[in-house]
Amino acid sequence: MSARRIASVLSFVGLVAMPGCQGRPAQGAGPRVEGRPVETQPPNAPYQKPAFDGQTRAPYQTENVAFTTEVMASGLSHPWGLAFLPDGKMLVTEKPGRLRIVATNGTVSAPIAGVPEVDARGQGGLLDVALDPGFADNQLVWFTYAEREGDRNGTVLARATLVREEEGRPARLDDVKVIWRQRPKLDSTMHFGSRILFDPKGKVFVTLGERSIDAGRHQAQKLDAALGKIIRINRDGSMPQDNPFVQLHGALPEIWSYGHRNIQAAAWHPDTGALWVIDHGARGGDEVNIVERGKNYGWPVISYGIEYAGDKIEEGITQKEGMEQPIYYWDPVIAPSGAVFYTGDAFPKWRGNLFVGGLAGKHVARLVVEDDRVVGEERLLAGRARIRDVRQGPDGFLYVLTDEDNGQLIRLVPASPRSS
Ligand SMILES: [Ca+2]
Repeated sequence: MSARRIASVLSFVGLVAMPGCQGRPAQGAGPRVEGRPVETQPPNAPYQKPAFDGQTRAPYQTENVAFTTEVMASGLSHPWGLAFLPDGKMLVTEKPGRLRIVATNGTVSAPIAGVPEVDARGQGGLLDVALDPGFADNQLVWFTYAEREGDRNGTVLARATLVREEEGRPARLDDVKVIWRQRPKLDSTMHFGSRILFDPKGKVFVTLGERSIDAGRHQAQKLDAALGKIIRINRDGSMPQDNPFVQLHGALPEIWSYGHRNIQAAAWHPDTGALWVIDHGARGGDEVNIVERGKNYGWPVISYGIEYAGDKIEEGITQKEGMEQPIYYWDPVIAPSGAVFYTGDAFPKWRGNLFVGGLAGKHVARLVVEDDRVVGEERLLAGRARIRDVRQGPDGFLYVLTDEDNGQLIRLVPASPRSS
């Protein structure tokens, strides 16, 4: 048993207080009564009614899965994205603009040379990272970041060749190419998205934000701007001819879906193959959406919750013809970050569940999904830290990044009699 493992805290489904909680009730931990909603705080917009039963406040459900948490690495500065390399090591982005490799024993590399300059103000910085589907042959890695141009900025998708450490020479990025730039650029330090995914055809998807300011927010509904959109492009940067708006005059050909606010979590459903995303709401209104080609997800015309200032959002309506309903929403918000559908062998009872990181919520939400609906919710690591990303490792363990100055890479492993 390693020292790290001994130092870890046995957490039987969060029934034992985690370090940092000091015995205080964990924020957002909920009442933990089977069948009752896990959320007990009042909604910000109590007059709003869900579009269907079960669209919000799913009942608490637990599988009584016992797990331990292991701090794999610490001292990471606001880690943002995580990708597993074929050898089990991990690429980790740090928001201020650094990319590092974390070894399986937790050793953190020096910053990898070659990362472009990023605009790290506000919510900007170096954001997601993903391996190219052909990584084993081409060593290409993809990443998103906020790019400054004068007093404006926007999200950028780039790729580069990862040259691994050899003969004492540290790892580096070579041949960095910007593949796509969000347009128009705006003067805002907020809502850059973003997550990178590849579909089975090898197309690359990027989830984006609308940059928060009014000038961007209203373009979430406009097809001539890449604000508040999910885009889909070919890996060489060209436009797939089967995208929904390729033939529409004045529309950007890269748009796959629109009416989004700020999507920082996205995952493929393991059975249906559908794209699931989680969008940040304002005060209330975090949404889980199943994204379909060409559809409008409503922001800012329809939304649950209210403005930060307390006013209603636009007309305060939550439904409109031609606009999609989220399959689930949170009010109050958890501030969703990264997400993954669990498919591993380490936690058989969690298979098919959607795990979502909460920044403001300071927990990992475990959503029980049945027939494209959320039917149960549990909050893991409640109160521990702002959670920035959740991933499944090749070992079937869940890996979590915490959004802190001294950010951590934590993994959840099954508690076995041997480890306790
Ligand atoms: Ca929506």
